[in-house]
Amino acid sequence: MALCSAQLTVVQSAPATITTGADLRVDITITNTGTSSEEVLVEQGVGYEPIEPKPHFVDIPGYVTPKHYYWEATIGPGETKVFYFIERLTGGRGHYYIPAATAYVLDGGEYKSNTLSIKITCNANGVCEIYDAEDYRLCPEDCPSGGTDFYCDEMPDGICDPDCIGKVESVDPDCTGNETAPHAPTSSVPVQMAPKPPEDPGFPWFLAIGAVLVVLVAIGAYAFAMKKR
Ligand SMILES: [Ca+2]
Ligand SMILES: [Ca+2]
Ligand SMILES: [Ca+2]
Repeated sequence: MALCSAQLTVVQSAPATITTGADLRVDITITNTGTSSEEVLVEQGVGYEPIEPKPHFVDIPGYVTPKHYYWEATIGPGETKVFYFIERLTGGRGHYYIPAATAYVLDGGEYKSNTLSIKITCNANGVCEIYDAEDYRLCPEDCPSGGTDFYCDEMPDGICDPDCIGKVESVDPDCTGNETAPHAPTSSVPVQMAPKPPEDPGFPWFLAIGAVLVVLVAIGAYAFAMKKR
């Protein structure tokens, strides 16, 4: 049996909370606690939109292509190196679970890091941004219960949540079951209006009246001229 001579500690760290849409940096800190220098390959999967480093694509025909971050380094005895990735949590909501990063060494040893669970908070700015992953469940600071936010909150708040109407499984105690289907979401996000069509000018009466007057004047002038003869 081959003995694994390398000794590594692999620790992932990141902020405990982050605002949705923000850039999250995750550090992978590796310390070589052994007595020899080690060639190390570090791997971690891609979760949200990668900002850096550029991820690698693993091309497996017939499967959804998985994306990974890879780093290679030589870590001397007693030495610590930090690898990191930055992702933009666009559309992120709830919790972001980050699996263990893996460090591989040349002799076949494999070291796993801890996992992370990062709470993704909403952008509490007084506006319920329903098109940016905010609703009563994930952003109660901005989205009160009973609002139209694509989430049926079922709160006994005296309001039949419009998002619960028409849902068979809905149990909002404020809905009687006789409500009509909700209209389009009433968002506090500014809504771009379609450009106003130009107004129909209608029949050009002033031109017609003008033309008639010109003809009448011409006939009058002709009649006057004939009379003078
Ligand atoms: Ca908000
Ligand atoms: Ca709602
Ligand atoms: Ca309710």
